[in-house]
This record gives sequence, C-alpha cells and structure tokens, in this order.
Amino acid sequence: MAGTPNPPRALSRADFPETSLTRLGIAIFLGLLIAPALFVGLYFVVAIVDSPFAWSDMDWNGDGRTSFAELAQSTDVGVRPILQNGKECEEFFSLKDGLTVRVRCR
Ligand SMILES: [Ca+2]
Repeated sequence: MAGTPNPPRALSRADFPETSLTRLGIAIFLGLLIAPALFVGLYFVVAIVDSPFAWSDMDWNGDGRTSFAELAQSTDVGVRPILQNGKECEEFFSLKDGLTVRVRCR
C-alpha cells in the first residue's frame, strides 16, 4: 500500500544539534569580550614601555602610588629642562596646554 504520510510532530531540541555555526557564534561572542581587554592591556604595556618617565614620576597627584589612570595621563605629559632659582630642574608639563604639572629640581 502506498503508505500514509507521517503525521506532523512537534520539533524538539534534538532536532537542532550543536553545529559548527553555533561554535562560531560562541567564538565570535568570546572574541568580542576578549579583544577589548587585550587592546586595553596592550595599550598599558606600550604606555609603560614607551614612557619617558620612571614609574614613580607618573604619580601625578603625589599620593605615593601610580595608578593606571595616571599611567594613561602620562601620555599627555612632556618634560623639559628649566632653570629655577639658579638650579637645573625638570618641568613636567601638559602637552595639551603647556601648563606645569610638576617641577623637580636636583
Ligand atoms: Ca597617584
């Protein structure tokens, strides 16, 4: 007999096995989480390596600790030699407006 068609049934989770597309979606999602963290980490590594200042010099608020915010701020600070009261000093200044951030004399 030419058989009767199978009756329709409800779909279940077993009808949708994990596919490589799902794994790709997970990889993209994790990549979107990890990539910014890696970028920020790389930014700080480059800022530390490329900085003309010692770690302690970047304690801009003088609280005895150099924070990551101060490290980031140091990318906007320059240093130039000056004479102050006949002493050779270094003036740390803001690159955006030239204002003095700190003066250190020897
Ligand atoms: Ca500080």
